[in-house]
Amino acid sequence: MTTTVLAKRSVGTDVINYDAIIIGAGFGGIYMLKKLRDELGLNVRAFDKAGGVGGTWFWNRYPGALSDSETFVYCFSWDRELCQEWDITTRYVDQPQILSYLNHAVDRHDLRKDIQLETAITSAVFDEETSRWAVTTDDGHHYSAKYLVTALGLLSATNVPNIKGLSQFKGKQYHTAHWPADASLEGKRVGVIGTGSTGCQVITAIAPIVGHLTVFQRSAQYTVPVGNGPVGREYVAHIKKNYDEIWKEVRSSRLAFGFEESDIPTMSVSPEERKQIFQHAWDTGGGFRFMFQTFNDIATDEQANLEAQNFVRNKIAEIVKDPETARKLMPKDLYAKRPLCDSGYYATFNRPNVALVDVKANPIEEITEKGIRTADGVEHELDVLVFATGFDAVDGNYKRIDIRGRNDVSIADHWRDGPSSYLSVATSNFPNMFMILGPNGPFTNLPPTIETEVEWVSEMIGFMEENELACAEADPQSEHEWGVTCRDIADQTLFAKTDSWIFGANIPGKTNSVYFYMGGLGPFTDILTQVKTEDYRGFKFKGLALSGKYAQKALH
Ligand code: FAD
Ligand code: NA7
Repeated sequence: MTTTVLAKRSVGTDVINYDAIIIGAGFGGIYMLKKLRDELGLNVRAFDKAGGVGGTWFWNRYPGALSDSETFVYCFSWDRELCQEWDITTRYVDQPQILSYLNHAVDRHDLRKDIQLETAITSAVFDEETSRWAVTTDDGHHYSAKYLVTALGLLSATNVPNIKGLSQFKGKQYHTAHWPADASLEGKRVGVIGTGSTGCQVITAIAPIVGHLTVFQRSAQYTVPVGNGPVGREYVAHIKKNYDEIWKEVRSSRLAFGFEESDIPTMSVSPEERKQIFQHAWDTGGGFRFMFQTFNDIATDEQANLEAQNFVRNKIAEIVKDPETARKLMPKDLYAKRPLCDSGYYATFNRPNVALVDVKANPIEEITEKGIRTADGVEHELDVLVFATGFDAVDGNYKRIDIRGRNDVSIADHWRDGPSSYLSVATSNFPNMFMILGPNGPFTNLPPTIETEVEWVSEMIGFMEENELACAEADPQSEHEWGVTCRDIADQTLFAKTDSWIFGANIPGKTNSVYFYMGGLGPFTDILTQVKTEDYRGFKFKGLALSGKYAQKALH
């Protein structure tokens, strides 16, 4: 199929017609483009507001930016040859390595010509008469497509807290996800707000180069060593040789992190053995490994969780020399946020040029021209202020686009009480819109989940094309039931008892809701397969050839 200029939408404005429009050119958008264009033969255009491909890894260029999924599972498993050819040199991949990998994948499959960069989608409106999406970009162009695939990223819309006086600051301000190429921190007085995964990475990386670093910590964090470093040839050979087996295991596991998840309850072993197991995990590294490879109940049982907490608190006491700083660094709540790992975070606070301000005890009053004033009256003077304050996660980017489905319902209205989906890939009222990592998808190492969703969506689109179906829409009841399933599973975990972005609790005013399916990738894949086998149970279709066994699934 070729691109055609269909109609004049308004004076002097052409509407360009595609079979499918993809928003986003990260892991999700890249693979989706490959599937729809090269396997289904559709006429597809991907858009990204970024100046390059790579999504997360285009934007997050802050010092220390590192994937904490290990290299061999943080890649495209679908490109078998690339998996064999691409050299693995370190246990984890940092931002420049991932960006270069994704650029290489794009060129290798000749995808760049169908990706339009520096172009934000501002609106997408479903036309019920034609069953097509009318899409508008920030440069004023108009497009039409039968399918809209949103690969917008779940950690992509940035969160900058609205702190009094923000605009008064005369120094430089950077959010970690908008890190400028010319940022210079050498010898400067730098303040970092935020001590999540990103904060831990950036703080540890910049402490040795800045003049003075002030860390503004609201919540103390449990973090364990990441254990990064060069890998040997034998390790690499093993991964390449056992590619099929490894990916089969990853795809059927719960977390998709490439390790065997423990089936041993924490309290079933003696205190000595427990300590040994934790110590081994600490020595070898990895946040998810520490939480899920040691024992099977740290995320679900309070006693087990307390054992893990105590182990980390003892480590903080051992590592951090100043007892008052150690006390401030020790979390008191559950160990039940996304597990963190680091390259020497706690030890960073032994450096003479690093200070820790506990802003829970001593809140930020105001950002001034010179820095930050805290409630104790101290003005912390800064040249650079870094916001490591995270993201309006999961639905953040959806609400930033005017997406309107049937009956002119906006996605913001549809998700007023919190985002929802049917199987993470579709939401009722928004026909022919497929989401990659939409709400209530698996909480995992993400590339394998992205691949699973892309493949399933692509098959469904293939099914629609084959059967000449004009449109597919998730049934509201199925969406509701999926939401209940996700809530039930989340409630069995301790994650639900802790405020974090995983439940939308990091943004003031955002509905605290369930954003993930915590049942694991393997079970999720089984459900997707089952739904497909049952002729896409939970979807309604509209189309010319809708007859026979699909007649009862007609969408009117
Ligand atoms: P993204 O990579 O987020 O891409 C979405 C794209 O959509 C962006 O490029 C954005 O510009 C574009 N976009 C959004 N709105 C619009 C619009 N209106 N118009 C046009 N374009 C738009 N995951 C892991 O599994 N393991 C890790 O170790 C890990 N580490 C991470 C570290 C950091 C610092 C961050 C921020 C995330 C990390 N993640 C990690 C999550 C990571 O986001 C995913 O692994 C993966 O990269 C997501 O890919 P994606 O294609 O779904 O989305
Ligand atoms: P996170 O995990 O949401 O962390 C953000 C941090 O910023 C966290 O410590 C917050 O404290 C802190 N924060 C947010 N707003 C404020 C204000 N107003 N004042 C002080 N401190 C604040 O985001 P990350 O980028 O670190 O990580 C997100 C994911 O991306 C991560 O899991 C990886 O997958 C990559 P809080 O804890 O809310 O008290």
